[in-house]
Amino acid sequence: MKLYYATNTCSLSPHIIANEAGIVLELERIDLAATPRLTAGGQPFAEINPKGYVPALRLDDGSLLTEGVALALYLADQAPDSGLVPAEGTPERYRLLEWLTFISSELHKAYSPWLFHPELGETAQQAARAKIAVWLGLIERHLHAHDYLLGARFSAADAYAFTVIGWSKFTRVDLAPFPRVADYLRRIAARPHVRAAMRAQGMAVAAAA
Ligand SMILES: N[C@@H](CCC(=O)N[C@@H](CS)C(=O)NCC(=O)O)C(=O)O
Repeated sequence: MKLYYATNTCSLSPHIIANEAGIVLELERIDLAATPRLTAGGQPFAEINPKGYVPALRLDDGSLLTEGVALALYLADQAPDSGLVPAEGTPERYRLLEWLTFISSELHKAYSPWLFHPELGETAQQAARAKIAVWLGLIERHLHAHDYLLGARFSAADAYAFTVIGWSKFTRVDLAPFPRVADYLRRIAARPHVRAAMRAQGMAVAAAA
C-alpha cells in the first residue's frame, strides 16, 4: 500500500496506525505548497486524488481510499489483534467511531483551515482557538479517568488526536490549561512507532526521555 502524505499534516495519523499495526507502507510526499500540487515523482496530485488533499492511500488492488477516518479504520482492521480498533458489532467500536468523527469534524476542522491561514483574520482565529479550548477541556476531563480515548489502551483515535492536537504549538493553541492533554501527547510521542512515522514524514522528533 502506498500513502500519499505531506509533512506536518493529518497524514501522520494513518502512518502511525499502519506502523502500530505492523503494516509497511510505501510513501510518496506531496508538495501541498506547489501550484499545481505535485507528487515527489512530479505528477500532478489531482490526477491521483481529485480532492487534492492528503491523506490518500493506494490499496493493493490499485484503488484509492481517501478520508482520514476511512484510512484509520481500514488500516487498523488489517490487524484485528493490535487493539487499534474494537471488533465489529461491539459497543466499543461505536465509541471509537464517535471519537474519530469528533476529531475529524470538530477538532481537526477547528485547527485547519482556520489556524493555518493567517489571511483568514485574527477574529476568525480567536474564534477557532476558543472552540478548540472547549474541545481540549472535554478531552482533559476524559483523561482524568482514562489513559487513552478508549480507555486503557492506545487506539486509532489516539493516533488521530495526537496528530491534530500536535499542531498546537505551531498554531499558538495554549496547552497550559490542559496538563493531562499535554501529558497524553508526551506519552504518545514516546511510542517507537509514532517516532518512526514522524521521522519518515520528515517531522522533528523530540529526544527520547
Ligand atoms: N476530509 C479530509 C481532510 C483532509 C485534510 O484536511 N487534509 C489537509 C492536510 S491536514 C490538506 O491536505 N489540506 C490541503 C487542502 O485542503 O487542499 C480528511 O478527513 O482526510
